[in-house]
This record gives sequence, C-alpha cells and structure tokens, in this order.
Amino acid sequence: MKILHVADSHIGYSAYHKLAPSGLNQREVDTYNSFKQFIEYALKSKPDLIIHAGDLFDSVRPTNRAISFVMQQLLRLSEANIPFIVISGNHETPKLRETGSVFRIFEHLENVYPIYKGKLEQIEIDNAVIHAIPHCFSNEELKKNIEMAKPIENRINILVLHVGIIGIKEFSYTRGDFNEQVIPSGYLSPQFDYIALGHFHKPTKVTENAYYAGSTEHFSFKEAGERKGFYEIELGSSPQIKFIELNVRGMMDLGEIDCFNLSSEQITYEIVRKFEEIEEGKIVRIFLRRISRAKYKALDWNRIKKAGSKALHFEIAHEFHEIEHELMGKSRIGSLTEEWKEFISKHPLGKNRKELEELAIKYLTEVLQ
Ligand SMILES: [Mn+2]
Repeated sequence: MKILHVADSHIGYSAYHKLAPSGLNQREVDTYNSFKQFIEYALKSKPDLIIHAGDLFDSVRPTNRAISFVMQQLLRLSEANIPFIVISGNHETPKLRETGSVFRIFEHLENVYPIYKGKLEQIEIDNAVIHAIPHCFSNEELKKNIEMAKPIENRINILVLHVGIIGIKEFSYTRGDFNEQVIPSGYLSPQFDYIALGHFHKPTKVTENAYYAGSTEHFSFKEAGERKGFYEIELGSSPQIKFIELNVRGMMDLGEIDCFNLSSEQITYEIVRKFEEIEEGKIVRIFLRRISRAKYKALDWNRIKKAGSKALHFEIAHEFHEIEHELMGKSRIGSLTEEWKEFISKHPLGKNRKELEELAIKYLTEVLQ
C-alpha cells in the first residue's frame, strides 16, 4: 500500500511586502505553489491514500481565496479517486466549538475525509485503518483519545496526530507555538504500522514508526536551510519510507556580526560583504550582536538596501547592547526593578512573559525591602 504523508502547508499564510506579478502577496503565492507541486506529484504517483497531518490552513478563518484554492486542489484528488484524510491542527482549530470549522465544507467532497471534531475517528481504506485524532480541546482529551486508538489485528494501522513531542532534541528548541498540544514520546505506540505526525516543521524520524513530514514551505528563520517536502511510504512486510523534496523558495541565515568593537562604517561594510552571498529571490536574515542604538542609527542604510536588493526580503535582527545607556548619556540608572523591566522588555519570552515578570518583581521587591 502506497501512502503520501504531508503536513503543515499553512495555506493562507502571507508575509513581507513583496507582491507577485498577480498582485497577491508573494509568500502567500509561494505556499500555494508548493502545495500545488505536492498535488501534481500525487496525481502522477497515484498513491492508495494521502494523509495530511494538520495545519492545512494557517488560520481558523482563512480567506475566500485560500479556501477556494484548497477546494480546487482537493477536487483534483477527489476526481482521481485518491482518498485524502486531513486532521485539523492547532492553527485552524477554533478555540470555541461554536465558531465551527472551515473543514466542514470538505465533507461533501467524495474521497475527502476532514477530521475536525476534537475526537478520534477511524477511517477504513482498503485493508488499512486510519486512526485520526485532530487537535483536541485539551491535552487531557488528546491523551484519552490516543489511549482509545487501538490497532486492529490483520489490518494496516496508521495513527495520525498533530502534536509536539517531549523528549526529542530538535523539538525542545521550538516549543511555544500558540495553542499547541504536546505529548511524551511514550504515547507513540510501536504497534502501529506508521504514525503520521504534523506540527514540527522539520522532516524528522521520531521513533522507528513515527515521522514528522515537516512543512511544505519555510515559515520562520528557525527553518532556514531545512529541506521541505513530504514522505512517500510503501507499507508492507518491509516498509519503505522516502522523502520527496519540494522546490521551494530558500531562506538564508547569514549568521551574526559582533558589533561591540566595530564602528558604524565597519558594521555596514561587514553587512554588505555578507550580503554578497545572497542568491536571487531568497529570504535572508543577519543578526547584529551587541550594537548600540547610536551605531545602529548611523548605519549606511542606503548601501545596505542596495546590497540586499537581490533578496525577496532581508531582515536585520539586532540586540542592543545594555551598557550603552550608561555610556550614551542616559541621565541616571533606574531602580533595580526599573532596569530589570527594561532589560526583559527586549527579550522574547512568549506566552509566559506576564507570569515571569510578576514573579521577578515579587522577588526583587522582597530582597530590596
Ligand atoms: Mn501546528
């Protein structure tokens, strides 16, 4: 039995200001193109089944354009009699049940199986049983549903999940996506013939039988340099798993420049020099470590813009150096809590910010008394 496992296409995503010739956002068009490449591969290779492991859409309320694009592509699979099973991921699952799911409109397509009701559903295709668990309303419900998914004897059993896994090295760096659900790797039972995972954007083998397909495009600089694609799986007595790469827009991370001992002119020169590596149309980032506000302002932005013009978009991330306000004429150093607040305001803390801030201020107040 031949299966294609794809995930995290995030249709409807858009970013930066560059427009495609059609007038649409270029990055939105990029996500359409990579998904279309996948569909074209599927129509040629004619698998017995396609599994999409969640985050088909980028949001709970995709635009009409994103919905009709997906509808068109799924119709092509439907007409070719290729079954398509898709679970809803954290990005497209509404927090309130009453909102209703965009997946409902796919229920009427023949050969398309949208799974979005927050609970385990079993679909039988030929000799295979697909145990599909969409994004649930709580982590407890998710775990209950995974425990309920029991492989059936003498059948090919496939489990589908959209989750993060605790205990895999790569995932520990990337946690904190909104509304995500996370399970320990012990929940991935070796009894399934294959576990198709979605959520983590890098194609990864997690256990002997569990794989993340990764996303079909780059959606953040954390993904710079990663291959994007999907798996083609031949299940049988000796399963074969092959990664098929998609041709997507590249993302380049040009590394960092330590600016502490450099002048604005030198920093500009270093940026321009690194920008020589830029390949046409790529998305590029460079990081300026320990730069003062004054030096940052004095960079030669015209030269930098010109040097970066080959990129679809370039991002100059930076970290302002902390000692600067003593040196750069800040009239006084604030109280310990004021300084701490200023310091922490420059660090991305994600959803735990408020809690961490409150806790720190509580401790600081205690020691200062
Ligand atoms: Mn996700």
